[in-house]
Amino acid sequence: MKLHAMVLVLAAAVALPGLASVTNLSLSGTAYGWQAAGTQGVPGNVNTGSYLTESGTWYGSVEEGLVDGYFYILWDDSRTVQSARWMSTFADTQRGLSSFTLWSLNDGADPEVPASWTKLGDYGDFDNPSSIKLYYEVVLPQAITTKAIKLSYTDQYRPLTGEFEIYSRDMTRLATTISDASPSRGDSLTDKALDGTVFTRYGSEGLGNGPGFMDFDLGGEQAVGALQIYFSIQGGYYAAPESFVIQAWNDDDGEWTDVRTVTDWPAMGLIYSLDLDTAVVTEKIRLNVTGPRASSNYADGSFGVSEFYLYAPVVPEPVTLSLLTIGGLALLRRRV
Ligand SMILES: [Ca+2]
Repeated sequence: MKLHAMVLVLAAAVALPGLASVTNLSLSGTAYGWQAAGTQGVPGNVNTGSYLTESGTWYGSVEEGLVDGYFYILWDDSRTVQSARWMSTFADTQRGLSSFTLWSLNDGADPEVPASWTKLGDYGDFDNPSSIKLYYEVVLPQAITTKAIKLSYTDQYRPLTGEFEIYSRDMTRLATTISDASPSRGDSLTDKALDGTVFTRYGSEGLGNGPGFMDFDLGGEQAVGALQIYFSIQGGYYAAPESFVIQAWNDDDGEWTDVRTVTDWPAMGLIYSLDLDTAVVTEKIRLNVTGPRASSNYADGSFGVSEFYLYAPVVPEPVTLSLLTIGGLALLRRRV
C-alpha cells in the first residue's frame, strides 16, 4: 500500500530509444489518400491533431454509397510503430468503419504501388458490415519499423476519418472507473470520459475560479507509466483548464501526491500526454483542476474531458535489461 517510484521506465527508455514515448507519430508525417471530398475532406486532415465535430477537420471520399478507400501516413525516415488509433468524425455511426486493414511500407518501396505494402492485419468485423464503430484501437503483437502506415477499407459507407494516430509503444489502456468527481453538468456524466469515444464528454458544472477534480480508480494497486487526457471543446463551451495537477493516491499518508503540475495550458490544447520518467504504483489517479479557464468564452470555469487513459509502463525486452532494470521489473511483478 505504498506509492512507489520506480526506475523501470527510465531504464527502458535508455535501453530502447523511442519505445517509451507517447508521442503521436502521425503529427510528424504527411498524410496521402485516394480521394478527397470538398475543402475539408483532404488526406492531410487525418494528422492535424484535431478530431472534433464543430472545429475539426476530416478526410472522406467523394463517392456516395459503399466505397473503397485508403490513406497513409508517410515519414521522411523510419519510425518504430506498435499501436494505432482511428477516429471518425461526427457522432454518426453511418460515417464509421466496420472493418479495415493496416499495412506497413516495404523498405525503399514506392507507396503509390499496392505491392509495396505488407499487411499487418485485418481489424473489425468483416462478416458483419452493420457493426460500425467510430473508434478503433489496434496494438500490434510487436513493434515494427517502417516509413509509412496505411489504412485501407472496402465496401464502407463513405467513412469520415477525423484522426489516425500512430504510436511507438503499446497503448493498451489500464481499466479504470471514476470514483468521484466535481458535479457534472446536465447529462455530461462522468462515465462519458471512459466510454471509448471522444464524441462524448464529462462536463463539470461551472466552477468559477474554484478547483475541480476527477478521480480515476484502478481497482487496486497498478503501475502507471503514462496517461493521456482528451479535453473537450465540443459546442465551443467546455475547454481544457488553464492549470491542473496530476496526482496519485498515497495510501500510507492518506493523501494525494503530486505527479505533474501543468500551468498555462492552452484552451485549444485538445490532447495532453504525459510519459512518466518513473512509473508510480497507486490505486487512484486524480485530475486536480487548479485553474479553471476564465476567459470570456469559458467564464464560468467549466472543464470537459472526453476521454482519460492510463497506461502501464513499457516493459523492455529481457535481453536489454540492465541490473537496475531487473530490480525494477521484479518490483513491478510483485506488485501487480
Ligand atoms: Ca467519451
